Amino acid sequence: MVLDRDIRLTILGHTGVGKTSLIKRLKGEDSAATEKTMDIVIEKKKMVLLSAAKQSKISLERYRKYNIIAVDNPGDFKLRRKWREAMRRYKTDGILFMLDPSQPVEAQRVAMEDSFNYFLDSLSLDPDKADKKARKKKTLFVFVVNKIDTINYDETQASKFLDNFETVIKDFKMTFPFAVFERVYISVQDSPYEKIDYIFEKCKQALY
Ligand SMILES: Nc1nc2c(ncn2[C@@H]2O[C@H](COP(=O)(O)OP(=O)(O)O)[C@@H](O)[C@H]2O)c(=O)[nH]1
Ligand SMILES: [Mg+2]
Repeated sequence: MVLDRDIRLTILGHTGVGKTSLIKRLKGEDSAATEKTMDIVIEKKKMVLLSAAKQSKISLERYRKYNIIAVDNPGDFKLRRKWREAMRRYKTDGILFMLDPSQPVEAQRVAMEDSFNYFLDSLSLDPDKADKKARKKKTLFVFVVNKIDTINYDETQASKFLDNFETVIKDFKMTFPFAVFERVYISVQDSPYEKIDYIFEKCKQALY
């Protein structure tokens, strides 16, 4: 249907940061029980974003449905090579990179560097060609600090946690000059649905 639009998102991050939980909440399922993700899992949901209600009755946006195609991935370092295939096969519009302030920084920084390299690999296995494509590509990178309930919902602290990753994020920015960068602080477990939806709202704004 003409009114439908796709948003293809790849959810990446170290193991246990809450990738599968986020997708469960997106689908309206209970996020309490997740099992370890061992392979790429494709989840689809058709949704009208909450902001649509604020649109005027003559606006198309009011009636537009978004197909959110979320690609869940394993976080384990041994399974991370699947990330490249996931992004290559589903031609991702954007990456949601999730972080967990209750886990050590270092392993998560390595995961972030891996996401950078596998994303480039997914564009082309030839590094020069991949860099060239990256320079023209309009992509979305959302850095999601999850589990802010473990830091008393303190957004300043969440933002400081993200500062630990600034050097890697700078490389993303240099390599993808046309990309859009967003930061989200959330508790996938406790946040109201509006905050979950807000992530996809941001993605929509960046892509359309
Ligand atoms: N405290 C807290 N725990 C969370 C939150 N989101 C997820 N978890 C827990 O973190 C663990 C790993 O979650 P999971 O979604 O499987 O992580 P994944 O490996 O990235 O897919 C599970 O025990 C979740 O219940 C959150 O917002 N706050
Ligand atoms: Mg998982």
